[in-house]
Amino acid sequence: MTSPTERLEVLTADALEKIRSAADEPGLEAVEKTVLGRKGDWAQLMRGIGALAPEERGPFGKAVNAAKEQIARLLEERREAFVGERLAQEMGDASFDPSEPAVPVATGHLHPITRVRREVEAIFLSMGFDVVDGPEVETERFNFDLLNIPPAHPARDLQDTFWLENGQVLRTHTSPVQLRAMIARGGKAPVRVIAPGRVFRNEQPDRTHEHTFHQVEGLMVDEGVSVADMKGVLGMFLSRLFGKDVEVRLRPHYFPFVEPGFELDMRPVDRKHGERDEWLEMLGCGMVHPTVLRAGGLDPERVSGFAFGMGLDRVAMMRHGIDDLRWMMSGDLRFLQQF
Ligand code: FA5
Repeated sequence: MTSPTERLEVLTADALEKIRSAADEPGLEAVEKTVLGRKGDWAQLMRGIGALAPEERGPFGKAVNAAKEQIARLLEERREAFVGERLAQEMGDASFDPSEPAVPVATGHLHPITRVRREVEAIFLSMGFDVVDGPEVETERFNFDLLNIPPAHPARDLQDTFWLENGQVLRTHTSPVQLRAMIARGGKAPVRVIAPGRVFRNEQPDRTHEHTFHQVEGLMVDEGVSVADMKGVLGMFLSRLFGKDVEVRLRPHYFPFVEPGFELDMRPVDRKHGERDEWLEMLGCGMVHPTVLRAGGLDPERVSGFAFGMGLDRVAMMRHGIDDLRWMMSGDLRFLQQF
């Protein structure tokens, strides 16, 4: 019977020979598996170590390791050679031109309204507001009645409504989420939420009006919240959204669910040089009407709050100098690919 040492020499020579004569990369891989695999002759050889005298075991182990290293080196050398050959062949192929520009990878990007929405969310999150959501198909109660717009009230005509056959509506604004947020908090103050979302109005679309557009609602209720808080929060929000110092002013305006109600205008200012831009109409806002606070489960004797609603489409238009709102929901790639 051959000794383990002799067996090692035979196996090593055999492995090296097989590696040298492998014809290609797959062939080399197959050899690697049989040589270094667990089931092969090598594994058997290692099991034979027990038959050796104790003083022979150390040197034998070293010899095995050295042989394996030698095999691994040759495997690596041959692999590199094959890869080099393959690349050389591909480069030599007349149809392969390494200087040809790569096929451009078409990457998608976010819609301008989505970008504005996310910025608005980030600013309000940093001011301690939560972002909440409400249904696009609303009940008449939430879209109108509980917001202090009773059935025969002329204010219902302020917003042309899409009615569904079941008597529900496509929400005409995000204001019903004010109520849902107050109710969801069990009528407890403080409430600090914003609610961005899609809204719908049965309007003839033109450059500044769409039947489907986007608003963000805001609501802050706590003890002692005042118009000054509203002006401060909204001024800070708009400064951050537009990335410049802005001035805001309030003009009285009627919304049934707030009292007093306002429209808020803003204009960028350069305080150092005393320069001011034109006033821009930004959003509707006001102090939440006591009737609405009560509908939300809050006591208007104890708490007060402000609410606002801003059109996101118009912000995106201002930011990008878009002159016609109808592009926004058009899905037209010629428009979308500009951003
Ligand atoms: C409202 O919808 C109130 N719910 C806002 C509000 C909330 C006031 C809370 C007070 C307190 P208004 O109808 O003005 O208000 O719409 C608000 C904003 O939505 C407008 O300033 C405008 O930017 C945008 N908007 C209104 N109609 C359209 C439309 N057809 N297309 C695009 N944007 C519109």
